[in-house]
Amino acid sequence: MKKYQMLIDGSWVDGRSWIDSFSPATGEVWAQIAAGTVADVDHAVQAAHAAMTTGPWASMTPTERARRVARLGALARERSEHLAEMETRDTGKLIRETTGSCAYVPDFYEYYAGLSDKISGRTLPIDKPDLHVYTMREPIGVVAAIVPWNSPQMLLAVKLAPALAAGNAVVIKPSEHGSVPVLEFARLAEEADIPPGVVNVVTGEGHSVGEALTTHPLVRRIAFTGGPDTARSVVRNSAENFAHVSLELGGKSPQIVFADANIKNAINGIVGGIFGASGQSCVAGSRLYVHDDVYDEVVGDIIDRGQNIHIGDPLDHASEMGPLATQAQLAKYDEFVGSAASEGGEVLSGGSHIDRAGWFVEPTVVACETPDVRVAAEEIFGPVLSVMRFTDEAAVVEQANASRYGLAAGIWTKDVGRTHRLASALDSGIVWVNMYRATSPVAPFGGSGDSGSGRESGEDAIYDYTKVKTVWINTSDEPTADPFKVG
Ligand code: TXE
Repeated sequence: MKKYQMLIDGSWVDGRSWIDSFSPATGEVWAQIAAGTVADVDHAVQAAHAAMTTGPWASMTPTERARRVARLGALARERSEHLAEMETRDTGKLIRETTGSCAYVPDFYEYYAGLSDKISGRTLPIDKPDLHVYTMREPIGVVAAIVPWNSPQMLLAVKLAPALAAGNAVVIKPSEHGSVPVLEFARLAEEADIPPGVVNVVTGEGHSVGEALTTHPLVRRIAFTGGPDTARSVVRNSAENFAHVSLELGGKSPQIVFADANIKNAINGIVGGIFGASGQSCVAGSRLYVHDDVYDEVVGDIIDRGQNIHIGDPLDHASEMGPLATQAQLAKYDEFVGSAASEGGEVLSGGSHIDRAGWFVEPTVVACETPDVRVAAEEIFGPVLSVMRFTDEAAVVEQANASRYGLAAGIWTKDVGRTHRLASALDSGIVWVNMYRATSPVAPFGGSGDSGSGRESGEDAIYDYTKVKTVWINTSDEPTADPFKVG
């Protein structure tokens, strides 16, 4: 059984004990990861702080830094097949999906490498004579990147790439259920000539390693992706040292199908949006609103498609849906689907485990005549679609917005005016029109409410990894003014 060490200050180190990592496809232990301690976190944070304040990383020009970040991306591209396989083995995510996402991860490093030497301050048109005032953008400080299990390398890339490109050093805390692909990726940092201590990975339990990291006084920036309960404790911990926090927390994203939509495309987008990644995606389109005129056709086709999805070994390229990633997710699926009928939902299709080893469940569709059924209100993070009927545009917008979450929304219509009305009226960080579940390094990603705060990806995200310094220079030798007067 392979044991995976942690990466601290350029060295691979053992934990004091080891945590089993299970294969979701078999339910068996397939690897072990080091159980990091509070002392390991301190070691890693101190190393990161030293690396970005006194080491070669600190004095490197942004252009040289960019070359190394781009090299990290290029190495990830070279090894993408291996990295995809590691992610599939550890998290149960389909090899089809990890092959696609691992081939795309390098683009994030290349995009932010390109921005590394384009971060600049401004010269300010100051409202006082004889002064030259300008701003500088400096690295913000040690970054804690807390990453979940559902797409570990992609969700790392959106944090690590801008953090490094802006000149910071990073301590990564991967999920206990998705550490192996992150550790395999981190090996590339040394090959990319990124100095020791700039990229560290401390594995282990959230309540020990995560707590120690988010309360460490040298951590200036926390980039977190995970669930809202953990996020609340991360935010509370950040108050210890006033670290800057961004949160990406998933959602209960609505998809709205109007009668004039291209129904075939809509069904593809809906099926991919909820059954892709076995529904374990923060942007899963888990609430479906269908116009009454096309409800029977759309819901009937989705049920049909769901029943014909080829569920199987995630390492098999023919499989279209794999297992849930953890036993906790399996229990969550059981709890929500099990209680749907007693809350007024009707399970139209699926609803059971698949009879094989591992944590496999059926693509599930639940009709919800009221929005109070929990499957229609709360994030399940599984292949469960709640479906609702509507007739009126304003009413469906109101229902779509009646959620604590606000990450993404999908609209299916050919009416241009309606497209713009809804894009503006829907309370979500992302709106996809006649498409769903696309991401890009170029496009900001994030939500509000229980979906979190802050945006990852896009040009602006790199500034979140910098701090502004304002420099005031008096260019005159004239006698200075009254020292008791400010202004
Ligand atoms: O997430 P956790 P879990 C949602 C989804 C899922 C639920 C719970 O609904 O069912 O959250 O999932 C680290 N201090 N999403 O329990 O615990 C942990 O080790 C600091 C949506 O798996 O939030 C891991 O690295 N860190 C989501 C990371 O937090 C702590 C992806 C996320 O785990 C910590 C995952 C602590 N006290 C779950 N405790 C998305 N937005 O895509 C744990 N961690």
